[in-house]
Amino acid sequence: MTASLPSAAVLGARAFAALQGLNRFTDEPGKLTRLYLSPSHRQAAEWTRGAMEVAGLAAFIDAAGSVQGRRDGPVPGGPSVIIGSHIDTVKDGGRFDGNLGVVAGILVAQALRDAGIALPFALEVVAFGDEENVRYPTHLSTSAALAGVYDPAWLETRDAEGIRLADALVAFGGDPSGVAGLARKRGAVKAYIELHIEQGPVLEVENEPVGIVTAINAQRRARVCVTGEAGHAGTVPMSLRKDALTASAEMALALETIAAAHHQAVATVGTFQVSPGAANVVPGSVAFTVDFRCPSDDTLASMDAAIRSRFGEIAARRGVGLDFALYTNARAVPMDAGLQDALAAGVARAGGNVAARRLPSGAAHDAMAMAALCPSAMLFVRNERGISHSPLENMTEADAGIAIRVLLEAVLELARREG
Ligand code: HGY
Ligand code: MN
Ligand code: MN
Repeated sequence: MTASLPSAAVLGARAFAALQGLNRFTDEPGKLTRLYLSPSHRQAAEWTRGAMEVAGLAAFIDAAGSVQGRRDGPVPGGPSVIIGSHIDTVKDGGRFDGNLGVVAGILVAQALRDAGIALPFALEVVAFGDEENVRYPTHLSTSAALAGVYDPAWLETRDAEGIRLADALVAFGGDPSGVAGLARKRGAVKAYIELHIEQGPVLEVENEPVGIVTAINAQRRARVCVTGEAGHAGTVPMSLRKDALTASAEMALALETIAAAHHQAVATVGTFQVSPGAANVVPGSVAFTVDFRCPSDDTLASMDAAIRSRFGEIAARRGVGLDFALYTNARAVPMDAGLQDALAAGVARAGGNVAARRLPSGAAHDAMAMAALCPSAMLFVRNERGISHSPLENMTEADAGIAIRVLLEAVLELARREG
């Protein structure tokens, strides 16, 4: 049955050609910036819908802005296997993060259709639109919608320009009132599998083209506001200042120390807004974000307490106000053992002396949300120098092809298991 399937080399070439097409859509020419519900997201969603249709999937853009494609199995409307990832990006992001996983799903659907292989279940490909959560303080909102764990309060959140998510969704062509209805019924989805570039160096260091994810780290994010006193940079004595920036800087350095003291933990201050923001004004207030993660929920809770206590002590000593507002609190998510084994079988069948290296994910993914609905698993692809969330993110066409062939074989393994 697999004689007529495309080789890894063919799949890799097709994937790179498709990414050329998809990655034309950006809101920053010369960079890849495609935020949720932006004009480039709409263009990318329409390109994706077209590509899904060419691959034999019935496709549409859903109420939350994701693109869903489906080829029914023997029972119309019956249970499905979903291959998914996201087409939104961070600012000046990499061309593989999310995009490759969507293209891979489309190529798997096309290869099965071209080979005339009928699966005992429906096959779906979904291109989620809000995995990066850069524009709005949400958490994997579009996969959360399918998984039935969408927080309706997200619709009221506002971006940096003050635009409500609900209003941006209507302007995009979505439907805020239809988001809740996207939730899939229990049992409607048999499995979710996501192919994604590894956003770290492990596979490269171990010289492996692919890896099977065992679990996704726990993650918390907070918006921190430090309020001091603006003043004249030339006249306020140092001893009388309530400088919001130096207080925030001390907190950022304290965060670094706390992360180093917790097992396998990471912590990042990724945004830092100073106001009023003039060279001759002592900063009156600073707003910054804190993102911290580790494999263990308990360790993360201990970090959270240490961060709040340390920030509070710094604020008190410097006489500034502190507001610490947690807006993401995601527990660690183990990947389904049975699906991990299906991916390992896919590695074995895809040929080549490829090991089924298993490794955790420090990065969040839509699979975290989908795991609330159905068994979920991820396949990582080797990333040159492990750089991600950067235009330097890179991989070889050969590795992309091997990974997509593994994904194809894993889907066939699931079909074989149906008997
Ligand atoms: O932040 C993350 O871990 C993901 O890449 N959005
Ligand atoms: Mn991603
Ligand atoms: Mn990302």
